[in-house]
Amino acid sequence: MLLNRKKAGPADAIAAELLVQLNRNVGVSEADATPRDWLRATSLAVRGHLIDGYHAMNAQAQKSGKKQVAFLSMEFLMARQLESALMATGQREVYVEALSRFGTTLDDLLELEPDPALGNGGLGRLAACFLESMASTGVHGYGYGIRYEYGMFRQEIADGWQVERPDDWLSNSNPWEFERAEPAFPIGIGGHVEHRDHRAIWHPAETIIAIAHDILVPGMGGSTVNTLRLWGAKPVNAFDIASFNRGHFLEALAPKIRSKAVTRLLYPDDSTPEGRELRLRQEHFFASASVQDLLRRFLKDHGDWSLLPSKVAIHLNDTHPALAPAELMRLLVDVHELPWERALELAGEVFSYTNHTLMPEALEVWQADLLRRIAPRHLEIIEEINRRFINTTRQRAPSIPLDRVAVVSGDDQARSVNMGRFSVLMSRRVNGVSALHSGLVQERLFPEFAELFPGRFLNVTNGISPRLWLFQTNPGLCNLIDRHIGREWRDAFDLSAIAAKASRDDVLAELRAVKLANKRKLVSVIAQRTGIEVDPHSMFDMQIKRIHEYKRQLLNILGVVARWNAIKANPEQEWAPRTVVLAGKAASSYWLAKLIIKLAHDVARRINSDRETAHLLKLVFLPNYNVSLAERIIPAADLSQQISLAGTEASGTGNMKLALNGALTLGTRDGANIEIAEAVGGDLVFSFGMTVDEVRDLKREGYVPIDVCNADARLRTVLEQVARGDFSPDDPHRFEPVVKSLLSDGDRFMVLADFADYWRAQREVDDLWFDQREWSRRALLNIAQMGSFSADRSIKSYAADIWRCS
Ligand code: 26Q
Repeated sequence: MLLNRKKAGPADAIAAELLVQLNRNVGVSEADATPRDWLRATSLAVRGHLIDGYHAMNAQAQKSGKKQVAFLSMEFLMARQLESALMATGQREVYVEALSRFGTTLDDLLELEPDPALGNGGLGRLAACFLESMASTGVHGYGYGIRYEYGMFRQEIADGWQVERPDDWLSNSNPWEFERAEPAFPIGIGGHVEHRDHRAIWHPAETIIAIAHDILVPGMGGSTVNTLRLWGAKPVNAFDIASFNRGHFLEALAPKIRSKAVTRLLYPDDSTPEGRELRLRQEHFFASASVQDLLRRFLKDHGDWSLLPSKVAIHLNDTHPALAPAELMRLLVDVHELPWERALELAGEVFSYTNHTLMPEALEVWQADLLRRIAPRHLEIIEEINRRFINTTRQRAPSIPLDRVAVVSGDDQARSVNMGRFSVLMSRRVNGVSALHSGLVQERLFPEFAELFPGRFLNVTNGISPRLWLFQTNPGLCNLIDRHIGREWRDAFDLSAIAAKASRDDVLAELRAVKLANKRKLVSVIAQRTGIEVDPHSMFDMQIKRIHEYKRQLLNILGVVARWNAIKANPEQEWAPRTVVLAGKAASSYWLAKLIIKLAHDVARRINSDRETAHLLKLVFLPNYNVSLAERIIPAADLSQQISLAGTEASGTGNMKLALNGALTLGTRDGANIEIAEAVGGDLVFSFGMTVDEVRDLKREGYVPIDVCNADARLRTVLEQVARGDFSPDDPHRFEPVVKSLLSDGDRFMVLADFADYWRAQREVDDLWFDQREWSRRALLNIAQMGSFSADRSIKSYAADIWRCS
């Protein structure tokens, strides 16, 4: 097949390489190869190109003695690897050609790769964008996380209800990871601590071995390739031979099952005590393995403790890795025998912490008893750090109420450990993820700490990888930009020159054509996955994110119902045709969020089948939202709904991805929406709703949702329809809990309070849609200003102000 070709070109070499991989490493012949075999062969070949740069770069990094950043995160929500790796190595085209010689298309293979769904949402995806940006901007380092055997569940929809199915992403084995025989670290669990001659000796009750699995993270151009090191678990003894010999086959496997449980699943439901214990085990396991690993490398390369702060920076992605500072103290004091004060001083120089949420239920507070059962020595260390801190504060800052800063609090029966406070105390820098959020972190979450350590707090607004979220997902838009301003914008990701083209009708027409092409692709995805037919010429109005009350998908759905009512009442009026798309997963234990998904489906069924309105309004719930689905939805969006209650969405990053791809934003004044509006110009986004201060004032005055409802006939009708079962005739009481949460239970996220202004803003959106030229002009001006939301900008600021490694 390869022979008798014209002149040998680069595709010949790649084709030959593919055959070698297929025959030798996948172990099948060309005649027998399935598409999955070709995917594996292609992945191994591309991985080979990355590896060459990787070894050279590692050697170089070691020689230069540059500071290394360890980015600790319980979640890394990576994109599928093959396409990113082809982009980073610049080999997409040549692989397309090489594969075509075997009758295979790259696009078909790309679709077969499973998403490594090792994260829940924004925090995990941010970690993935940051790793890629670190590699692209030349910041050397490691991502440390957990190799969950089952990632985020696969969401199926059965009769409108969310059903969770296991995500068995490793079932075909993962060609992108290198499982290392070494290093392997013992992780102690439980047991007791013996204090002898001023030394603490921990006797764990149980030990698990942590095994490294490395995934290469190439930067653009492949110059820096960083490592994502994910920890897997293995028992010290694979099975108990004595019990096996006695015929107890299942019991014999108990050690293996027990130790593997720690990496089995991403975030088990933490609403049960069993779930909570498993999660804490995960946190301890991964924090301990990561710190042991980075100390091992430091000792090998440098050896002199005083160099530690200039050679390593350890970043805590939220408090989930917050046991890491305790683990570092344990290793320095108990194992390496440094004096306590010296160890504390060193630890205080290396850690930094990012807060990603203000929601009280997501702030980690562990029962001391539980922590003692898992990591007794770590609890002792935290208590000792707390004791000293409280003493100093009492003496030096007597005005600070100690109960507001104590890391450990409560009486003997109910002692608890506040991981946020511990993280702040142990970190040299603490940041929030948007200007608004960072302010609230200081003013509302840690005001006393901000007073005690004023220079410690700062803001780094989130960013997104332009390589993934523009170059890879929207080649049509990239080409358009290239054609009009040249290719230089790609290097520094400066799109501002395109703004000068916003007055050119031809450019705007091209922009609309690119969008329409992207929408047509999504139309077939929607048809395939939901059976719903939608019109690519209608406005594609997207809200894609985790389903949560604070994000207010309910506001969107109530708005859709109000719109449907209005169209039916005034069919002669001009209505902008809309396709409203919702996508997102609800936590498996969050029954109200799951009921909201059901409501979306019941409303969709009713209005999509209404012949009077179906050409003007459709509602679509796209199941199983994940990174690869986002890659298809985002380039096709006209409108981006970012409608959280002000003060609840720390930053948002989907808002950035959508605006960058030419969607206009309909958003509240929350998180990074505010900065997006500032960057693109307030008149280019549709802002609505209360500000953070107005929310606070209304809460103080006393918010009475029922009064809001009664004062607004439009809203009242919608709530009546939902409450009396208009959308659920098979079960008229089904949505009573939804209405109750709004009317009787206080409407915690003030959906009703913002409804009227949301309606007003939506009418403005409609008006603008009729002026397609103006719509696309605004879209282009949005795109032009999105350069500053690149994760490269965020990473440069982390490198300079937090990690001190630039
Ligand atoms: C905590 C304790 C026990 C179990 C689970 C958790 C837990 C798990 C995940 C708490 C929080 C998370 C995830 C938070 C998250 O994704 N936050 C989002 O972070 C993004 C990146 O900074 C922001 O853009 C979003 O605004 C924020 O919601």
